[in-house]
Amino acid sequence: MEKVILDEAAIRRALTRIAYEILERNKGVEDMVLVGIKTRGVTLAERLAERIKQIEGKELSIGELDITLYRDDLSEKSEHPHVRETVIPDIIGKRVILVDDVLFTGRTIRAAMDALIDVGRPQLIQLAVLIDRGHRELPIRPDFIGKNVPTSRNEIISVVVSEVDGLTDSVTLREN
Ligand code: 3GP
Ligand code: 5GP
Ligand code: MG
Repeated sequence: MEKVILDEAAIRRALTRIAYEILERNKGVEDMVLVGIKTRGVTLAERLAERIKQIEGKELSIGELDITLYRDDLSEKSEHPHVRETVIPDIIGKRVILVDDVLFTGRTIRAAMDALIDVGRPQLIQLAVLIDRGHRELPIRPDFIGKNVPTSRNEIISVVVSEVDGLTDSVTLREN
């Protein structure tokens, strides 16, 4: 059985709120870079950049990180996320906002932070996620959250975004 957690309008509102929260926390967009975690984190980063442009009139640069989890299937994730292709804009001294669709164990975010810090020293890193589903295995917490969704480990959250999936945006929860 699938349960709708966010529909198209709710996703739109959550992203608009997060865009305002990012601007408020950082007092504007100076030295800010958005870095999306592929695939849907990149789409969400692009949408946030669009809203921030509407609000502040400034274009933000967007980076992309591809973090692969060595695993047999989605529920059998390995302990060691591995960074693949990356397009990281200049982050030295910048305020980096990492963007992902779902935060789970936090291992992907740790790998992302490692990859960023390898390139240079950002001024700070903040984390924005559409869904926090709990079950953290590392001391990582998001700064900006669309929605907290308590889940059991065998549940899966499906995030549909039109740019990637060609379907109406939605976030749904189902049993594995
Ligand atoms: P994304 O690249 O859009 O984030 O992690 C690879 C993809 O698998 C992710 O897409 C994510 O949507 C999907 N996925 C669904 N359920 C899970 C899960 O429980 N764990 C992981 N790692 N990925 C999941
Ligand atoms: P982590 O466990 O490292 O926090 O999450 C691993 C990666 O898988 C992240 O990119 C995260 O977005 C994705 N992920 C983890 N759990 C889910 C889930 O239930 N649904 C979706 N769509 N993605 C998930
Ligand atoms: Mg993701």
